[in-house]
Amino acid sequence: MPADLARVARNKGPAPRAGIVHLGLGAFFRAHGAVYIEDATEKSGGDWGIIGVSLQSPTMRDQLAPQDFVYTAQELGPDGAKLRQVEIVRDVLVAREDPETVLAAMADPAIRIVTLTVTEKGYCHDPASGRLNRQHPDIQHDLASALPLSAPGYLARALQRRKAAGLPPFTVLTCDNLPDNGRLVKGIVLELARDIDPALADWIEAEGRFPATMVDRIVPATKPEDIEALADKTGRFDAAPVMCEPFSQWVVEDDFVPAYGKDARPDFAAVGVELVDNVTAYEHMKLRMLNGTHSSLAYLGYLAGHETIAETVADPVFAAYVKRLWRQEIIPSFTAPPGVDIAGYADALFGRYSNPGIRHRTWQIAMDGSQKLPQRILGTLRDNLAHGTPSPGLITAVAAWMIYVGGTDLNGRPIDVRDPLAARLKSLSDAAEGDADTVAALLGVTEIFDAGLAGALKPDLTTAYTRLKSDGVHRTLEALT
Ligand code: CS2
Repeated sequence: MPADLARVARNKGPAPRAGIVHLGLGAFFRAHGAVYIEDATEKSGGDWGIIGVSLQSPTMRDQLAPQDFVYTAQELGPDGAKLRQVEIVRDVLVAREDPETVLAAMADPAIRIVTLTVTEKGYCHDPASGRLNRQHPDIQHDLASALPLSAPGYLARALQRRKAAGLPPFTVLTCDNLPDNGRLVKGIVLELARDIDPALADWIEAEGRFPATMVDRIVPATKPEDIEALADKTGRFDAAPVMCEPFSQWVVEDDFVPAYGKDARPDFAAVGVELVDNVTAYEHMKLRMLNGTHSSLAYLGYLAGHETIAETVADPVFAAYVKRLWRQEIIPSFTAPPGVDIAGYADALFGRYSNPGIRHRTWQIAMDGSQKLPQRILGTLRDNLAHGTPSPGLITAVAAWMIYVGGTDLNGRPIDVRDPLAARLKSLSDAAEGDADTVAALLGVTEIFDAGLAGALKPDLTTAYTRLKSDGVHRTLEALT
């Protein structure tokens, strides 16, 4: 921190008393859910201060504690930046350092909601089946110990404490980009709870609530140069600002723990959160249209040498590619939410991707593909196969992922692949001889591809893989459009 600058500090006085514990306090939740919760509290009151939890690293706590957990959200629009200070976070706990304090916070009677953004891999499940992965080392630990390591472990053990204390459960509000995320997390927690104590699982099943959500705001990781530029602009040092686009959307199933009555949740409706009975149509729209094309652009854009999404869609070949994906492959695969103009949604997405203020790296989005492909791309491919809709663009994206996880780009340079399955994917790719063999080996990873889909995709994927390697990205995409 530059010696001549003061830190950002509270303007609005102390944060409201805590009503929410958030697991996985990263940039996304700080720019999305926290902002809605602060707005709702300012508008309608309520004790909805947030206790953030970092499951592993102390960095977020160490950055936020000296500034009393206040931070800046910088909205970067095509026409300039807007600053806002967020003051709803009361504290940040570090689970690896002190699991007992985290469990005690989650079991506190004042806490009525536990929100989560632990990323896809944080649920310790098998992405293809949605089931708990009992082989996961953190889950094995959590089955044996009352002081957990994993997010599902914290949920199950904290709910166990609440049951023992005669308290109602908290609502579990997942804000990760997973398919049918509420039901998925409920299933994972119930599986773990049943292994710990069947009566606990029965109680969670009867009393617990796990509303599904659709969350949307593009929030790239904050870079050191963002921190410097903000300090230059404001004359104050903020160690952990968030950079986000102006757009934001949150659709939530209105199904919170009934025992808390009208205090079960912040007044979300007052601040533009869409409360609905069922989020499925919104989720399909967002995961397939946004995240599906984000991942496609990330792998293909990276291999074409593009650093960010904005740079990728400024390339006319990619602009034509992504528009074609929406129109011909993705929109026909699902039923749009009532009243939504889906072609307009696609146009708006293109505008959001083109926002030059948002430097969202293709490499960042390419992370954890093994956990992302099923809900972003493979579900669309499965539905298109069932309806006889050709999907050459999405198949090319999966082929690009296969090249990417092989760890070497099309010019022979190494790729820094970040994925929980990275080592296995690379060794499968290294051991295979020839393109058909590589594609077959990767399609054999059953956590990602079920056997039926793998068999159906194999011939076209092999062709796309070979073409990308021989013709390069541009010529391959040009041939599609
Ligand atoms: C992105 C998402 O990093 C990624 O994988 O696709 O974080 C995306 O920016 C958000 O889901 C937008 O709401």
